[in-house]
Amino acid sequence: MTPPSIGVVNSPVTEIRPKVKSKGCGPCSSGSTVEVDEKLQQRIAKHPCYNEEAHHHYARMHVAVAPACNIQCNYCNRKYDCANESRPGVVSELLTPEQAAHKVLVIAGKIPQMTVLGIAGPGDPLANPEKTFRTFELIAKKAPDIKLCLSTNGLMLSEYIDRIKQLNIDHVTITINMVDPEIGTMIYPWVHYKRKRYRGIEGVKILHEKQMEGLQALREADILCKVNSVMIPGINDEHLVEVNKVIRSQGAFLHNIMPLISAPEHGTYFGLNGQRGPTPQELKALQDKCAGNMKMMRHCRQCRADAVGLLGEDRSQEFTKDKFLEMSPEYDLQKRREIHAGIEKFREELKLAKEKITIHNTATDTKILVAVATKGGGLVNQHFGHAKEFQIYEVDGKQVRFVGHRKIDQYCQGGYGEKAALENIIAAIADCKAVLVAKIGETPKQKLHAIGIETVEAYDPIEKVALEYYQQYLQQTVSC
Ligand code: CLF
Ligand code: SF4
Repeated sequence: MTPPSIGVVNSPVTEIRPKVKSKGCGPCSSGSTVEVDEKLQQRIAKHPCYNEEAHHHYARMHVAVAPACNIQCNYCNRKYDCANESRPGVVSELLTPEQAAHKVLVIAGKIPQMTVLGIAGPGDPLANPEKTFRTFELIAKKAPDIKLCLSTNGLMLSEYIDRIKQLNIDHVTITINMVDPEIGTMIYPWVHYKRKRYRGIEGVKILHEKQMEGLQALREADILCKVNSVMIPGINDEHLVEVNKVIRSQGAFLHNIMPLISAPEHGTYFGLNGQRGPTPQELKALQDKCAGNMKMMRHCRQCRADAVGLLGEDRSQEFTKDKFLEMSPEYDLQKRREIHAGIEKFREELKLAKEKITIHNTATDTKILVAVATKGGGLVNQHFGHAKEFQIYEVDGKQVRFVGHRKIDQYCQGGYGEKAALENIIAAIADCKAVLVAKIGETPKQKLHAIGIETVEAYDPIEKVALEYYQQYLQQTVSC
């Protein structure tokens, strides 16, 4: 099976599970893999964040038009000058709405699988309403097939709900880190609301009330709502289970629990005070705990406010201001439709291939993790030495479930293997039983074997390779 030459880069997500229908975008009841009805499926079909499977194939871009913010989070420092960092709020260059629209039209031609324009910073889009809405207006007029997406702290959401609806913005994310203002005081030192700055619990109470109002306004306006939560060990980690219950009862469609990114060099309050982020295992445990309640997003890459490309790749440096202003817009609706039709055909073929995978009833509760090297398209198709991240899948003989990703240092540098990078990789995937790759050299293969990680070379759908390996793993375990 050959994927289309465009639309295939990083990061697959698929689950093989019983089909259970939920009631549209209301709360899901039977785990993180609850399926949605057909109409809703159409709304999220090409959104790489709202649809796990779509993010193999479709890209998003952000434009950084919103510099100001109306609250302070202890994990944020909106500095503009570090292009190598990858965490929310960090961005290199601010754009005017007109420059942003030009950039979108350029990229819509160069990366036709880009289907979603998000405004996510570097401050809060709704603390910069004129710039944000002007940008959306320009895009809606000039590029009607691009979905509009907004990410906000929620403080001003209910005030702007009519404008959001009017502009046909169908996807809105609110970052909600607490539903108990006492906990919020450890995350938010101040909130600026209606020309007044509120400190401590007073400010947090306003934020909480406005976030709840925002959730309700989205539900009433029938706009799909995703909630992002930052997991901060010792502060809100246990509390996020409660947040999950509340947002589910308020009709949120998807919950994205993300790890705190914190280091002294970021200059944030948490970074300077030694607040740590969760380990991948702690994050997964919390996501698993919440997964019985509603759909969980596990493929978030905590994008920059000027991110471009498929999730898991960042092409923002190809489109810096000096570069994209020299480029001509190549937006061509007909051409984009044809390319999307090709991607949809490939997705259909992939789906049929997955349905043919034979699943043996192994009657065992054994679960293992495997690390997958992929350039996207739902396939094991990347050389070990070229991977910059591994997709982590949990396999139990009946299902293959995406559970996260691990960023790694690229092993192959200028044609040679990097010893230090290999050590970093081994540490990152030490809890996996195998790595599934298109190819791997003898040296890394032997090093991995020495610590009990097997290597599987293949070029096939991830589920197929993972299940075949699982059966082989069980046979070996039994015969030992
Ligand atoms: Fe951007 Fe966010 Fe829209 Fe996606 S990102 S505004 S919903 S188009 Fe996606 Fe990036 Fe995670 Fe955000 S991977 S940080 S969840
Ligand atoms: Fe930073 Fe966003 Fe928090 Fe504002 S809401 S302080 S931009 S993380």
